[in-house]
Amino acid sequence: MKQRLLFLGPPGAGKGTQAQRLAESQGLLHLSTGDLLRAEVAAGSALGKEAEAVMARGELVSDALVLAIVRSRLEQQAAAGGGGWLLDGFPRNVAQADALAELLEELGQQIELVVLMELDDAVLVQRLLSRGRADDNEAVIRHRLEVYRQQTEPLIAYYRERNLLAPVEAAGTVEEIGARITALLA
Ligand code: B4P
Repeated sequence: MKQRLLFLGPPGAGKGTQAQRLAESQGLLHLSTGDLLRAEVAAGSALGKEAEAVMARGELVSDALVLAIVRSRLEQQAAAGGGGWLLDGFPRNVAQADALAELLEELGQQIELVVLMELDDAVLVQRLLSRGRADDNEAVIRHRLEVYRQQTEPLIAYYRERNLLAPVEAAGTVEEIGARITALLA
């Protein structure tokens, strides 16, 4: 079973929903950069203060900040004896992907699969509007989709060239999509 995974896809595709489910059932470390940043915002830390306005605009938080968060978590896990992990919402641009590759080389680890969750824009917008998080109003959602197309979508070719990409249809029930993903991990 593959156990070092990335979840890639547009905002609202259900990365967080599926990642949490899979991490629980397979005993993987679930690292959601979105959740970790929101926790910093809620705690009112210096890092959270820096991230808050950027997230509210639907833009990407600085690479250095996100990388520091991911590095510390993966280093901690490796020091504690290693294990599987699932990175959800990271990397989000080519610079982050290159930095992740360097970090994993240092740790002697490799990505085993990149799950690409694919869904139509109309459904994405609808899902996010019904979620209603602070950054889920229509104008910000449209901007997040644009940021995704410009900065994150190039990662599809990046990971396809490395023979790691596994596209998944992200329409359907949570259970149906979960079964499609599990089938890719064998
Ligand atoms: P994220 O927290 O990563 O959130 P997301 O992409 O908007 O949502 P996701 O795809 O995880 O959807 P979810 O499962 O929640 O990013 C938020 C912000 O954080 C970014 O805009 C950025 O500012 C910052 N950030 C995060 N990572 C960063 C990085 N690496 N670099 C820089 N900045 C970063 O699902 C969405 C909704 O759909 C939910 O309400 C869910 O219940 C529903 N849903 C899920 N599956 C469904 C299904 N099958 N059917 C119906 N509804 C479904």
